[in-house]
Amino acid sequence: MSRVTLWIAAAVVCLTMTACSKQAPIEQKSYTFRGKVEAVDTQSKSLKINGEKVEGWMDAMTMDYKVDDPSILDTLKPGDQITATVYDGDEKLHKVQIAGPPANNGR
Ligand SMILES: [Cu+2]
Repeated sequence: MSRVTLWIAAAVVCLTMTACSKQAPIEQKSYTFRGKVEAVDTQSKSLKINGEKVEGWMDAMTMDYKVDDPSILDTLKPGDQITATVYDGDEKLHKVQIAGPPANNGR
């Protein structure tokens, strides 16, 4: 009986410690960014984008953005509409994707 109680107590302590040591990951706030490619700069691995306002992240403006994966630059050209994921305190564009024209899906 006492052995079982001890074992349970030990198990509970163990679980508690595991829970404590497991730091909750800091959830970085993310936003969806939309814009039009104005220029592709493969030298500096950046895109000049006329971006829509992203509430809480960036006003509507045209500026240069770094990208998380420079290989995307080869697939982009001026005039392309793109979407990307952006994060608080980070001006880099993540998961850049070419967005089709708004209304008519490429037709
Ligand atoms: Cu800006």
